[in-house]
Amino acid sequence: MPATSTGSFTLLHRFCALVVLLTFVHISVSLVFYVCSTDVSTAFLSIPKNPNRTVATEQLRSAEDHLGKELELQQCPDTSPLLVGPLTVEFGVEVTLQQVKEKNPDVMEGGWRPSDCVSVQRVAILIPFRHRDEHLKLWLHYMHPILQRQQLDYRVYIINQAGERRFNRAKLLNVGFTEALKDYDYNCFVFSDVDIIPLDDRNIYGCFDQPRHLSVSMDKFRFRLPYKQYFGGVSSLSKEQFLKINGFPNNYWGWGGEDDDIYNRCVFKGMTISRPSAQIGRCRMIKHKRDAKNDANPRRHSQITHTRETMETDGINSLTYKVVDIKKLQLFTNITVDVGQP
Ligand code: BGN
Repeated sequence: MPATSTGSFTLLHRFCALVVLLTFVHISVSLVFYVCSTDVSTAFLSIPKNPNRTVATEQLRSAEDHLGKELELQQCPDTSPLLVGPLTVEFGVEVTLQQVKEKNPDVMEGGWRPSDCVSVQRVAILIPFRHRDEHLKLWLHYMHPILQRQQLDYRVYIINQAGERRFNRAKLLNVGFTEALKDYDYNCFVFSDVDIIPLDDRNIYGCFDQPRHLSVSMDKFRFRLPYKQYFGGVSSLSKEQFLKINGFPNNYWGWGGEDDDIYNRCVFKGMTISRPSAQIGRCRMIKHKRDAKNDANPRRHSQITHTRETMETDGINSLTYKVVDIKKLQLFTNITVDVGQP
């Protein structure tokens, strides 16, 4: 064989060996980097590489941790160990919203939920409202600590009637029910006047197997029920109970009667009213004059005699309204709504 062809064969041979070597080094280095930067499972499943993969994995891990924590958390006890019983409630005190915020640092977006257990009660507390800022401050001042001690998963909604037309408490509560459910999967609704404060934190602002009347012994009525069917002040219904009675009437304009209509609805749907004892159900009402544009409804006597018929067509199934504004504040969500007029 000529010397030149032997030389070029050796050169080609060396060149090929170098290429193979470089390829081997390249593959090895790539493999090391790949294995270091990915889960083995991902590599074996040959999931395509994603530039956000590390971030996504982190998010997944934190979601798993969160879920794990939730799964680990026990249901809150039937009776909260934080309750203290009888309370002192004074309306002469001066409170500012700032002070209430500072005293309730864990309250966010109008509510709170226990961090060490899972509440069975997911409660929207609905307050029909117009021009009662002073009462609201006192309500928030007294109620936020009580609701936390009751270990509820709760949020407070102020349903503020826009304009100066005749007030409609029950319709505002229907609006509150509808709007609150857009926020969270509540299973319980507490309907409270803004001027009533319980005198015992064992009066639980939650739901029971029957519709509940909470303000059963008010100072205004010398700590008794004014009449057996009285359902005004503060009451609660589970989501299911509320839907069973087609919500509240929309046609009670002005003061009085709507609570009697709601009572009738419950009874006509075969339910009874559950109540705390007269001792635990003690509460105080802030004294005030009758509001402007909330004169007694002259139609109420006649209206409450027709609940059985009207309740099928007047209620949550016929509710119409216009939301004017929603503000999610630290201590409450403020929903201003146009409910129309009689
Ligand atoms: C009742 C009112 C209730 C009110 C209570 C307590 C009526 C309907 C006609 C009998 N009912 O008399 O709405 O909550 O007084 O103030 O007016």
